[in-house]
Amino acid sequence: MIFLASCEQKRVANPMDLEQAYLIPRPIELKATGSSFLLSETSNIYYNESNTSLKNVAFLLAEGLRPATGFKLDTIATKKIPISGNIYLNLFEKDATLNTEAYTLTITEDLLTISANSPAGAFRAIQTLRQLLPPVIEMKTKQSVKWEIPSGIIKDNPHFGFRGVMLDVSRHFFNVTDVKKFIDYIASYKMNMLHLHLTDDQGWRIEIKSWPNLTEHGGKTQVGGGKGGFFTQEEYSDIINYAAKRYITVIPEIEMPGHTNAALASYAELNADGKARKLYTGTRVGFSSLATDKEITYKFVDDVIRELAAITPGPYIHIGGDESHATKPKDFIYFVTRVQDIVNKYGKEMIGWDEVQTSKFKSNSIAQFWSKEKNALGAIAQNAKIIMSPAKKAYLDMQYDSLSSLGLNWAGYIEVDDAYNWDPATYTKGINKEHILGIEAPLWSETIENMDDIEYLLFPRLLGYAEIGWTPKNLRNWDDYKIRLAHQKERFKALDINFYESDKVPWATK
Ligand code: TNX
Repeated sequence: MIFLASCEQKRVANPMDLEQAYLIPRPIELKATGSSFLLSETSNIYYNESNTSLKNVAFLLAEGLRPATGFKLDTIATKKIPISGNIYLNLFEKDATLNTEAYTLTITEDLLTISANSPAGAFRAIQTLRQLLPPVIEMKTKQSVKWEIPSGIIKDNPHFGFRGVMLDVSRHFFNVTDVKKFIDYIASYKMNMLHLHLTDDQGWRIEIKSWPNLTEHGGKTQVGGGKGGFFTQEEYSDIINYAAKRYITVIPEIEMPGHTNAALASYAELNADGKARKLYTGTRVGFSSLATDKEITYKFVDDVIRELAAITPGPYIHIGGDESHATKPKDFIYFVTRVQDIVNKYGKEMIGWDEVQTSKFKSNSIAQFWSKEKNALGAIAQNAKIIMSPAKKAYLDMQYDSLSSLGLNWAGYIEVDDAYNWDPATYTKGINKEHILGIEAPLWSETIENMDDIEYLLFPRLLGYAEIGWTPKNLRNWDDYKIRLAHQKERFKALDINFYESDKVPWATK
């Protein structure tokens, strides 16, 4: 028998190269310095005691690294830079020229230092750090690998301050566990907004204590006739807190005046004819409307927004407003204008789908461009900011191609390259960077029923939207991106994610 020298066990002595790291989103500045940092069982995570929120980031980092490394990784408050072999979280002196989520990651043989413009920036930095570790860092059980990180410096700063994803929990209901997993996924790629589409024709999913039948009756079913469900206010707050710890703002949406069949089925008095509708389990749109000329409707809206605003720490409430085909245009304008005042009265800024700009907009109101350029331009003319979600590019519920088993195709097929190859600031003539708050990719749930389905439509397009939101156009190109994306496959596998293995991507084999 021949004994081969055990070169398998010895790591190649070449220093690792940070320039070769497959990071998504691509950082703004990166410089390799040719050596590496080794995370070991004696490593701990120190955080500068001057900011207590850094403790949260240190905790989350430790929690994320413990299962696969098997290391203890204590989190320790400190006044000074720690000794060799540790991770150190710190804030730099606030820099107003940078986004609050900006950070610098400095990796030397001795120390791994994160310094950031805010705790949110430190949290974004730990996502970069995870991607610098071997993909098996994502495993839930202890792995025997060397936890080595290439040395160098990364200076990063997001292009847009608003980088979001929407999840429709109305057409099919997803519970708190699913939503938290969804939050983990979007947090991994530095997204910072989670828009929850809480109500629609098929189901009302948020408890409103003053109108209990909304969930008791209106939450009972979903597309296809399944059992539906809803969040109690406590569960909703649990989601909000989970997101907040990851520096993600939740934007709750109550669709109005259309897409309201679930409410109209729960309370007869909200209907123009005073008759309760039947629950709806199909996928048609545009057939329902609140009675815009009844005062009880505004009492209802006031109660809903008041209760929702009280449990929503974020600045926004989304009022829907799309496809109100069953509402006369003049009634729609009257309704949206009144609802905008209600949202403002409870201290929130209104977001609506682009159609809402036909009403008189307050300048802090925001239009979400999904369909009509004319509407987006109309909102800009009223000094409103725009969230870019053009359906042809940004809809996570579109099929990848004609063979995709899940998704719709009314806005076209969106392959992985189509989802990546566009820029919010040049997509429409007249909508420029200064008009845009950021990007959001909505995931409507007519065709998806469980986490596997969610994952299939989300992965890998989510990563492209995350990069569009984070990385400026001059640093983005598909040929470079597709290689980095290919290397994410091992991470998807370690996380057991059901992703779409597009043949547009040269997936790394391993
Ligand atoms: C259009 S996008 C809708 C939703 C559907 C979606 C399906 C928007 C504001 N309205 O009600 O779920 O298409 O892709």
